[in-house]
Amino acid sequence: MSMLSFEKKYRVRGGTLVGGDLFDFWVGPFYVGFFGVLTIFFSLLGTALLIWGAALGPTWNIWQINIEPPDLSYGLGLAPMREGGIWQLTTICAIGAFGSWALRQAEISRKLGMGYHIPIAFSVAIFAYIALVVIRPMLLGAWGHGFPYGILSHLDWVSNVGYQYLHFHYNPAHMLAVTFFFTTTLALSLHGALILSVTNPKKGEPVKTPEYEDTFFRDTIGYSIGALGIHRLGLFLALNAGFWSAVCIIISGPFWTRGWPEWWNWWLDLPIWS
Ligand code: 07D
Ligand code: U10
Repeated sequence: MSMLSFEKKYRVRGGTLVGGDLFDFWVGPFYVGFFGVLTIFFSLLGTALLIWGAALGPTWNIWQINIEPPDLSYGLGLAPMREGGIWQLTTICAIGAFGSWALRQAEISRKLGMGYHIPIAFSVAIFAYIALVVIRPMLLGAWGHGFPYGILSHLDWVSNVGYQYLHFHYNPAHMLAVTFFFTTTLALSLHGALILSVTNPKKGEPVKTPEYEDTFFRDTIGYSIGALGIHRLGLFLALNAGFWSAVCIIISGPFWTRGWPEWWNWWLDLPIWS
């Protein structure tokens, strides 16, 4: 079906999550919707706040601009704008924008009668962000535990927080997250390479059928997960990467305050050794 006739059939009003017909229209290729308006509002306000924070100094060097969260002494209270209030409002805007974007995805999925896989997947990324700037700071009792908004400054934060627990690679949830990230790239490289190898043949040669895809992996490793299966596996791997990232930082501090290598002493403490 050409896109033109497809659009006539599916670019229809109705099926919105809230607001009925309000903003139920398209601008050029973009669906607007109530949540589209909300996303634009939060992202513009958030960006303006960041620019204001940068304008307060001391640098316009893009690598060094840094919007700090409030000092730990402010606890879970509101801070003055120049002392972390900008970070707090920016965080609200970021969560507002990411949340509205997820709901916009849900609304478009619903209008099209599709599953909600995409908004659910994006929600896992949002969960990881909220784990860093809301859940962990709240569990530790101060917004100052959030990470600063800046390119180099957030790297410094990761390094400092990592070494606070001696050796972050020993964090078991971090291990899982890293392994899932790496396996995701392995799966996507296999999948991308496989699809290109069958669907992008030399000029004059036919595109190969899915049986070739299955056969390649059966011949190589004795098993093919199948065309639908590889996408299930990919989504599973990617969502787990984000999920265990969130877990690894939430447990660091609120639930484990010593070095992560020490956590593994549970193995030596097993009663079977005595
Ligand atoms: C958080 C992103 C959510 C995104 C959203 C949307 C916009 C709009 C605009 C497009 C989860 C954003 C959208 C902004 C864009 C336009 C126009 C995704 C998120 C909602 N680590 N480590 C992780 C590795 C070490 C430490 C995660 C590897 C050291 C700490 C991941 C190594 C020490 C924290 C990871 C390594 C250390 C982490 C990050 C190797 C330091 C965290 C990914 C090879 C000395 C963080 C939840 C992530 C975390 C985290 C990987 C090493 C410390 C698993 C591969 C040993 C303190 N590390 N790390 O979270 O878990 O994705 O955050 O050495 O806080 Mg680590
Ligand atoms: C994708 C896709 C898609 C699909 C797909 C897939 C991407 C369109 C159509 C594929 C995806 C999957 C299947 C699932 C996803 C996979 C991953 C995420 C990666 C993780 C994978 C694993 C953990 C599995 C790894 C398994 C491996 C590597 C199998 C290992 C295999 C062997 C050890 C056997 C190798 C065989 C050889 C070398 C030839 C023949 C050998 C034998 C039969 C063994 C016996 C040998 C002899 C008798 C000969 C004597 C031995 C010699 C000479 C040397 C031996 C030396 C040794 C050291 C052992 O996009 O959608 O769907 O499916």
